[in-house]
Amino acid sequence: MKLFGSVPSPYVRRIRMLLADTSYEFVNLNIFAEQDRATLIRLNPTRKIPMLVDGDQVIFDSGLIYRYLCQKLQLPALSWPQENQIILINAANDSLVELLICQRSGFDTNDDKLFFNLQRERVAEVLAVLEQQVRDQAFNDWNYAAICLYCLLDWIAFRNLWPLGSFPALQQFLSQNQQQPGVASSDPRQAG
Ligand SMILES: N[C@@H](CCC(=O)N[C@@H](CS)C(=O)NCC(=O)O)C(=O)O
Repeated sequence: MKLFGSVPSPYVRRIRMLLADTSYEFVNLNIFAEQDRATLIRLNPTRKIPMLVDGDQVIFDSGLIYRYLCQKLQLPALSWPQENQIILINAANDSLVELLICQRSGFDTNDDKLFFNLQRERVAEVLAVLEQQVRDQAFNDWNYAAICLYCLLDWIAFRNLWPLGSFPALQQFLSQNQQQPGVASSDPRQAG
């Protein structure tokens, strides 16, 4: 199996952490560099990472990759509450990706514009809901939903995308899980 992605991407990192104890090849792409972008486009018309190549099969999207790996590696299927947790995490993650791309395109994402307001409102609301869920011990087990939350929060911290000061439970969740399998080896700060 080959996983194509980048080191900083939180969507890629969740799969790397999931596969921490599994043998596979990680192909690190810079999707904005010409040659790697050609690889991305050849394999995945959505032009997003990650994608997984297993023999002739190419699987797009971290959610589908999880389902594929569930079958292949007999991982536990997600419960409905876990699926909902991942939907929440993805909603904040997608909005932050959009805001980051807008910033890199030269926009001031703090402008009072509908698109930016919608993304910022979504991120603020979702983080508040996740803070409450962590307080309610809904993320106590180290399962795939917890991995997704860890990857979102650590990416926010790494890229300085959103102040986490008003979310003490989320900050504690991050510091409590630093020793989990695959966390250190997939840390974008360690990438050489
Ligand atoms: N739904 C996708 C989202 C993947 C995604 O947004 N990846 C980002 C990197 S973190 C990306 O490839 N962005 C490139 C772009 O938006 O052009 C998944 O779960 O894999």
